Amino acid sequence: MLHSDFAALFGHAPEIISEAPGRVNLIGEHVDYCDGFVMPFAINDRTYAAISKRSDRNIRIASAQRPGEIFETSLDQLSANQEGDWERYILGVIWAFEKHINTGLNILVDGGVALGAGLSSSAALECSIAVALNQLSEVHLPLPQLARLAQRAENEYVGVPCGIMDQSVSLMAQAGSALLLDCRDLSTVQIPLDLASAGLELLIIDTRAHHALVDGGYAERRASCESAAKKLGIKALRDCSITELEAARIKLTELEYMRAEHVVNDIERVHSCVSHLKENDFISVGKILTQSHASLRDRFEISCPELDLAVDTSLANKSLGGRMIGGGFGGSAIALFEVADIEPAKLAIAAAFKAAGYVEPRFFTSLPSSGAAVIA
Ligand code: GAF
Repeated sequence: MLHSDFAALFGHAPEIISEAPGRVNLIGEHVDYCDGFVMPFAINDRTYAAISKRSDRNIRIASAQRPGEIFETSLDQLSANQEGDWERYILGVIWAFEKHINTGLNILVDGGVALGAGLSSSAALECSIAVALNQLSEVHLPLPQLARLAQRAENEYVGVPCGIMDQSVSLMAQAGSALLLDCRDLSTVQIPLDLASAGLELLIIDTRAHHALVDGGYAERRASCESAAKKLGIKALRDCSITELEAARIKLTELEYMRAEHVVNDIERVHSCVSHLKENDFISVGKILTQSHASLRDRFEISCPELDLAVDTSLANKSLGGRMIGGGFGGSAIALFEVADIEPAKLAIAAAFKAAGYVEPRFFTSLPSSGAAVIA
């Protein structure tokens, strides 16, 4: 489909077609920019990109989701924060490749990751382009470097101060595993995540809430963590144990302490979760998810009533544990269930949302899927 649509649009076949997935973060939230450990996995839903080089320096971008529209610019006009809307995620990646991209491009994307659901549709878009250009330009950057390049596109070109988690998992995930990622050196360990064998499934609940705080709120949390680390005399909060943090409490404002406490504890929860997964102890995994939610809600203060209702209703309907995921102030929550309990829980969550007057939530499930790839 993408191949023939591209040919119909641009008058020739694409040189390359790539794909990159969205993600769910199992545990380790708002710790990537503190050099912490995170454990996301790639979902089935992915974004596809078809690309070919041009003989001039023009860039033409189209999307299967916006038929009839073509965004046009030139390689010579790329500069941070200037052009486009959603196209900036693509332009940012081209920009970040710098001198390695020296011809114009025709690009058609087909986004299959739900927008605004906190499943990282932006990283999927960036990484679908990054993995294609990595091959097309023959730079062949290793995946961790490609993740940094895509993050730089989002930080410096689009202007979103995100960490490195989403791009890393979109590029480095493997089917059947969650990705244990050290956000300092980007080393990874694939942690098998076979919920089905244990009769379990992870429900993804898209609350469809999006509170305005999301923009400033993320940057503000990041700034608090960075100022806390500075006052503690460490490079990042990753370099601090909970005992050291408590001992140095006097150096921090109450707000910085609350934020830092979440980060230090959530990094510890990632390590505990890895141990429990290795022992197939899903009861303990569930408890850790719920503890993380409480910490994100009460110490990091980035939950919202819809996310709390999704988690609380899941817990009241036999979930082993659940939590909000991603940046916060809306988006999705996850909840771990025995397979037989999923359908009744979905009905209960939908009913609770209706009773509260919230928009009807959307439900997904996904097995841990593979990372970005060139597919044609
Ligand atoms: C967003 C960011 F993009 C990630 O880098 C990460 O900080 C996440 O929020 C919170 O863990 O998805």
